[in-house]
Amino acid sequence: MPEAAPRRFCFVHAADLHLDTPFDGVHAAAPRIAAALREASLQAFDEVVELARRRSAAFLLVAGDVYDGAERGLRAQLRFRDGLARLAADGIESFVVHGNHDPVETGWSAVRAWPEGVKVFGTRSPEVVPVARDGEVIATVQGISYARRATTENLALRFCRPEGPGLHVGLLHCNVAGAGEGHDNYSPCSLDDLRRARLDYWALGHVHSGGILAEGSGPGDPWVVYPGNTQARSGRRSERGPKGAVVVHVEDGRVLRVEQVACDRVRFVELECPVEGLEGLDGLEQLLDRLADEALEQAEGRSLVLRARLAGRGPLHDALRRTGAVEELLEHLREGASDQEPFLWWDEIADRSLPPQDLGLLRGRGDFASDLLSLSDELKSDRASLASVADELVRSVPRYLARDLEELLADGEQLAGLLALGTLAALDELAGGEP
Ligand SMILES: [Mn+2]
Repeated sequence: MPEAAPRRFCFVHAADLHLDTPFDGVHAAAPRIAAALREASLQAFDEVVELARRRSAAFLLVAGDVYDGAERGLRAQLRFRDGLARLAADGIESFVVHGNHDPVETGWSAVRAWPEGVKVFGTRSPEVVPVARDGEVIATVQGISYARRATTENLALRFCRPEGPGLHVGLLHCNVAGAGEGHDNYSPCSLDDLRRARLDYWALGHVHSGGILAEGSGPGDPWVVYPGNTQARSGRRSERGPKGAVVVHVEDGRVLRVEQVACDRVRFVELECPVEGLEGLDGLEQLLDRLADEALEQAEGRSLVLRARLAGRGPLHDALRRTGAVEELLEHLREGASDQEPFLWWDEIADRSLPPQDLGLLRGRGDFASDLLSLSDELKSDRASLASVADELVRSVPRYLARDLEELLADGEQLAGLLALGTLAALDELAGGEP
């Protein structure tokens, strides 16, 4: 007798849509760029909907922070409803919980009647909703919404595995210990709290950087997944890089794999830009242009909001310090950048550069600074003792493991110079010199 064909389906899990997010952090964007940014969170949600339709997903999960603020603009609400209606028309059910940005009690709802097949979970206890395909239950979904913004109760403790067949899924906006640095500690819980419910998949929201916190080993040992937000909202670290949703592939009631799919329209990128060896601002501009082109090539057709961080030492530091130099460079880059789709927007240049250190001058001073430097010079010529010092460092300080001897030496030289200058300044001050 032939074996039964495996029962396969997939579902889409998204979170933190922050529809109609205002992009507060982006500086003075030109009107056309501001309009594109305003549209980005809505378009990213449309793309999540299209993803679910393309993949013939069994259902869509939205794990909180659907809207950016309790105000919930009408435009955002209608766009959300329309997307879920398109899914419903294709027979794809949707399950939604609210989070700290869009709690149930303080927000207003323009939508009185959701399309059939849309379940918005309430705030009391997790309701268990079965999902059937061809008359057979393939999954259950249970979820709970935030009543108020600052929800400090550990809501995960209210979930438990129901009786019955199918993949058992929990839908919750929460902060798993250690997962979300810089995120508010709402509905805090531990991985063990989540495991205790003996579900098969935890569809979480809240941590914008996303991450698979646990890969389940079988029934009752859950996958724990943050998909991250669907569209970045600022240049913060947790908001950089591709954003989107996950497609969860299920076979015979077990999660096979979790696939991340980008759905975003605009990406935030920070360019690290060393100024060593650059003589003029024209050279810096060329370098920034080149880095921007590279970033655009890697962005899979997405538009970019760029921040450049200038670092390191060099003669360029003085030119950058001139009044208006950085602002004018920024203006010039903006004028030259693409305003087509995908566009480039130069948001900020953060100048963290330092003046060059004139070691020759320091060496000639005949003081503490020059003594330290000649010690360093001696070590440089005495490879044997330098190697033993380096060996010692490699043994005792693991973060030096990846660095080589020359780099260590250069660092030491710079440090010695700085240390000496600092000490001299302090001594001057003690002696009653200029503060
Ligand atoms: Mn959020």
